[in-house]
Amino acid sequence: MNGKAQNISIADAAGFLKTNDNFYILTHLSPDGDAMGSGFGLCFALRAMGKKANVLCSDPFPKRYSFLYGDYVPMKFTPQTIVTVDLADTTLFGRELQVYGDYVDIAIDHHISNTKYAARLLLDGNATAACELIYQVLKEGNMPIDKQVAACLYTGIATDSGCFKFENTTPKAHMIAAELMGYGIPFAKINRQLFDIKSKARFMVEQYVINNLETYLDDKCAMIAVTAETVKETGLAQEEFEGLASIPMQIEGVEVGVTIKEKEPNKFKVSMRSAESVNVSDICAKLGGGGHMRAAGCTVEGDLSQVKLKLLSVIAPAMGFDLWLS
Ligand SMILES: [Mn+2]
Repeated sequence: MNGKAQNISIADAAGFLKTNDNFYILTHLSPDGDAMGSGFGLCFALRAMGKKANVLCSDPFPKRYSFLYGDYVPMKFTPQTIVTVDLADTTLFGRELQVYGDYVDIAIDHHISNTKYAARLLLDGNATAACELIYQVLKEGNMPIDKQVAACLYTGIATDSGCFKFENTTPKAHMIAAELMGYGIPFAKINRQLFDIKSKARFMVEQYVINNLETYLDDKCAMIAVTAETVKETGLAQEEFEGLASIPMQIEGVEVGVTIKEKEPNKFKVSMRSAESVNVSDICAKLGGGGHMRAAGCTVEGDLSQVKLKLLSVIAPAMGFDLWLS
C-alpha cells in the first residue's frame, strides 16, 4: 500500500492531531535520538492535552535515552489514530508494528526516501530531524510544550545533526534548538549523555578495534575488523559493536575508512566512509553494494584476509594507487 500518501502542511498536521485521540505513535527499529525524541515529545504533548497516547517500537527503548522517557508508563486504550515519526518505510516497522503498516493515518518524517505508506504525509527533506517538524506542528497548533517535551525535541535535533556538526545542520535547526533551550532544558547534561559518555562495554569494544586497526596505502586507508570470534571472546553484546565506522576516520590523513564485520561465517558486512574526495559509493558498487558518496557499504565473502585483499584491490585504484595486486 505504498505511494498513497497525501502531502499535508504543518497546519494540517496540527489540526489533525488536535481533532483526534487515542494515539499510537510508532517509530523505527533501532530507535535513535530522533526516533525517541520525536515519539516521546509528541506523546507527552498529546497527553498534556488530555489525550491518550503511547509510543511503540519493535525494539526496546535504548537505556541511553532513558532520561527522555524515564517516567513513561503505557496507557491502556484502544488505538484510533496511528502516527509514525522519523519512519521512512514499512520495512523499518519491525515485527511487532508490521500489523499497522496499512493503517497509518499520518506520517511525520524528514527522509526524502519516505515511501508514502501513510494516508497523510508531513514530509520535509530539508529538516535536520523529525523533531524539528514535531516542534513546528506543536507550535503552529498552540499545543503544550513543557520542559520535558522540549528536552525530547532538542535531543532529536542534536543527535541527527551530530551535535550540530554534520552537513545537514541548518540555520533553522539552530534556531529551533535555541527556542527549545528557552524552556530551561539541561542541554549540557543532555549533550554529555549523548556525545561524551559511553558504556564501559562500548569503551572496551572501541579499545579492541583501535588496538587492531590497520592502515594501508600510505596510511590513507584505515581498516578495522570485527569477527564473530572477537564478539564471542569479548563476551560483549552484539549491539555494542554497532556504529564503529567513524573510528578509522578520526586519524589525520585517512581518506577512506573501512569497517568490516562478520555477519555469518565467511560473510562480512563492510561499511566505508570517505573524508572528502574519494567516492566510496562507486567503490562499494564494484563489490555489489552502494550508498552515498561519503558513506556506503557492501557485503564481501571469504575469510578475513581474503576480504581485506578484495577490498584493497578496488580501493587502491580508486585512490590513485597502482593496482598492487596481480
Ligand atoms: Mn531522524
